[in-house]
This record gives sequence, C-alpha cells and structure tokens, in this order.
Amino acid sequence: MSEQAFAAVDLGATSGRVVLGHLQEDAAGAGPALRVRHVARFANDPVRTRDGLHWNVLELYRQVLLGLAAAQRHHPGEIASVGIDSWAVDYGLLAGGRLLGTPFHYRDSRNEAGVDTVHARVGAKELFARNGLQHLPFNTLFQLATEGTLLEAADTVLLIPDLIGFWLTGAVVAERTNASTTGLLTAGGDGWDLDLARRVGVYPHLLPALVDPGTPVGRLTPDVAETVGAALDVVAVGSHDTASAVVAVPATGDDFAYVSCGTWGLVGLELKDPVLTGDARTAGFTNEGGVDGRTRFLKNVMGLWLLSESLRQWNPAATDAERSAELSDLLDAAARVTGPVAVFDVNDPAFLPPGDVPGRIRNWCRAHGEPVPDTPAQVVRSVVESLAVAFAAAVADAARLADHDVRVVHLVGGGALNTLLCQLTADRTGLPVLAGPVEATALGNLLVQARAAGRLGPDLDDLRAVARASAGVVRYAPRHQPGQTPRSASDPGKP
Ligand code: LRH
Repeated sequence: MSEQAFAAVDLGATSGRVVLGHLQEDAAGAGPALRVRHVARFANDPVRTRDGLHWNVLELYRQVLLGLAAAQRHHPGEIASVGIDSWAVDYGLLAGGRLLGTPFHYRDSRNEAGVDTVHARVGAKELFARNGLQHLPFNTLFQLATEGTLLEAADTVLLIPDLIGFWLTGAVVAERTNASTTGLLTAGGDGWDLDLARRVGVYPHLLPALVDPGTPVGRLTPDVAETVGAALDVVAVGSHDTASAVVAVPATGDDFAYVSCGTWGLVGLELKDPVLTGDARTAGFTNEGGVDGRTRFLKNVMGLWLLSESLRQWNPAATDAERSAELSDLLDAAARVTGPVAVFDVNDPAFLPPGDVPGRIRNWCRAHGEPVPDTPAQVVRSVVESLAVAFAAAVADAARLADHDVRVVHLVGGGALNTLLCQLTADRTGLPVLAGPVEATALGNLLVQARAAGRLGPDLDDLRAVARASAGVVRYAPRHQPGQTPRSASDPGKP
C-alpha cells in the first residue's frame, strides 16, 4: 500500500529545495515520525541589473515546478498536499495578475531612502509600538516606500511564498507569519494595521486577506497540474522560513531558546505575547508571528552569510560543491587556529550588503583595536567566535527582556552542522546546546501540513514530539561559564 506524503517547497536565500515527508505511524515505538527525503535542490542566485539586486523568481518558480513534477513522478498518488516557505520581507507587486517588475533582494541598497520616507511619517518608537518589529532597513514597509509609480499601478502585494502559491493555484492570500515581517501587521498579529498602511502610502486594497498556517489555499490550476502530473492541494504553512524552523525545534517544555542558523542567525524565544517595552526596542528585538498565534521574540543576527560571502570573495568561480568542500576545510583549519582571535560586532550594518566581507572585517578590527585576522582560517575563526558571542548575548538579552527561564539552547538549521559554532555557542552561553535538525524549516513546513491533514495531535508540543522522533540531535556541553571567556583561541577558558 502506498504511504501518504507531504511536499515542502523551502526557498532559502542561497538555495531552494523540494522535500517529501512520509509519515510513519510508530517509528520504533517512539511515536509518529516523518521520513524526510530531498527530491530537488537548486541554487538561488540573485541577479544584479542596472536598477539593483533582484531575485530570479521565474527561475525559482520553474525549479519548484520541476521539483513537484519529480516528486509526483517518484511517488504517484502519495502526495496529500504542498506547503511553501521562503525567506521573509520580499515581495512581488501585481496588477491584474501580472507581475510588475522583478522583486528586489532585501540586501539591495535602495532601502535607506525608504527608511527616511517612512520615519518622516511615523517615528521609530511608534512603529515598534504598533508592529513590534526590530528596525531592519529591509522590512517590507521600508521597501514599499521606494516603489513610487509601480506601487500606484499595483493592485496586490504578495510576499514570495504567496507569489509562488498564486502562480500555482491562482489564490491571492497573505500567510500570517510572513505577513508579520512586513511591518504592516499589528504586533501580536491580529490583522493588518490599515491606519499605519495608509500613513506610509500603502493602500489597504493592496494587502490580501490573511490566512493562518494549516489553512487550505487552493488546488493547482489545470495547466500547472498538467505540468506537475497531478492536481495537488496547496496548504498554508508557516510560510516565513523561520516560523517553520521554530515549529521543528525538538524542545520539551518552554524553558528553551533557539538559534535558527542559516544565512541569518535568528536567536530568541517562543512566547504567548509580544514584548513591546522600550528596552526590547532599543536592544533590537523583534516580535514576529509564529505558528498557532505564538510570538517569535527574537533578534536577527548576521549568521552564516558572513562565511558564505567570504568564501565567494575568496573564490568567486567556485561551484556549490567546491564551496562546501572549501568551507569544511576552512572550519577544520579555523578550529586549529592559536593565538588571539578578533571578536567583532557581526551586526554592524557594514556587513549587510554583498561584497568584500573579509576586508570589512579587517577594517572593523583595525578601527576597534582588535587583532586583525589575516589568513582565511583566521577570518573564519573570528567569524565563528563572533557569531557565538552574538548568539550568547541575544539569548541572555531575550531571557532578561521577556523574564523567561532558559535552560537549553536549540540550534537548528544548516549551522547545526558547524561543530565549532555549536561548541563555542555552548561555551559562550554557559548552556547546553542541542544541535539539529539541520532541515528544521522543511520539517516544520511538513509538520504543519501533516497536522492539517488530521494526522497529528493538535498542539505544538505534539508536532515537536514528531520532530524529536524524526531527526537526531547532538549535545554540546559548555566547557566554561559565560564571563570566563577564553583569552585566546588556544585557551578554551576552562575554570
Ligand atoms: C531567514 C529570514 C529571516 C529574515 C530574513 C530576511 O531566512 O527569513 O528571518 O529576517 O530572512
């Protein structure tokens, strides 16, 4: 008998994948588990044109179709539904169903002008009180403020996963977790803040109806179904990738912090309500919408982008496979670096745009009296050490600002494979780090679909039990307490 499967389309800032999850009822007596396998993996390479840095959304859509068709070919009749997630904040503008222009990349430099325009109308304090978001220059409302005549011409704004969903099904919706990253949703996620939208020049009719994760979105249109090979159903998931990743944090209880570590390191807590204090705002925390109405109280930390962009700088022509081999060699070499290691502020806005990240790190260190990393291994060591310091600071700040006990840190996403980063994060937080699942985002996407199909229990705890049964975790114990920081890379700082 064929088993029921769910398909996750997971688009990251550097690569995308189509993943199938088969639900196994009782994996070795541990309760239900998802057996996850990749059907397709593809690069997501932004394209710079005369007007700026763009996402190649048509190529992404083409790859999604190919991936779904491959999934259907290999597992005919098994796929119960499809869920789509991607990075946050970016969008397409549409008029009469046509895409107007090519969506911009959030790392494009146009956003500063948008920040000025919005802040002239609504100050930073009021914005935070209304939308609860960390000030990031790429939040959707700042980007929309730069659109000018294109925004006048548009009748709809769709965030990237909703745009892909629209092309697949024709349905026009705004999934709530990702909508929370636009800056146009009320903090806590009850609905669009239409008064705020009007004040910053976004006409309310541009904003689609909100849907919650787990809601059926629609069925593949007949022409798409022909391409894919079946009329599959699309279900809304936590379409913000970080929201899906947090669903798959294999935690028991609520005394945990998480680091969802890929291109970004999203560090924080899952809470019932937003924290809208002045201290949370000045500490740079955000209140994004989570699955089941939870708040993701977290901070955006620069993340593995610092490594991927450094590798690109050192070897621009490398293929993906060559780059991952280089990274693994460099991480080994970085673990062996001795002598003083520079710790720099990974969140300095200088590191946001694409370009010479190693050069910018050296400039930062020179300007701040830190030892200047020279070799690639020294740069990598310095990045990893500095990320761990930033992760630890964000965990401590989140716990303090939300008055929340944290006894363990779950590090999920690609960063869970980086043993040096996991160990240093344990050392710097003074807490055990449980690393994994690596594919937390795809897993969280699949879990919400399986629940919507009536196959799993109703609570997030039920989904997390399945996450625990589906993927192994590796435990890293702290080698010293925070504060007893190592003097140099060769000194692990043991008490
Ligand atoms: C991570 C992420 C993050 C956002 C950023 C734009 O992929 O979605 O949560 O802030 O991309």
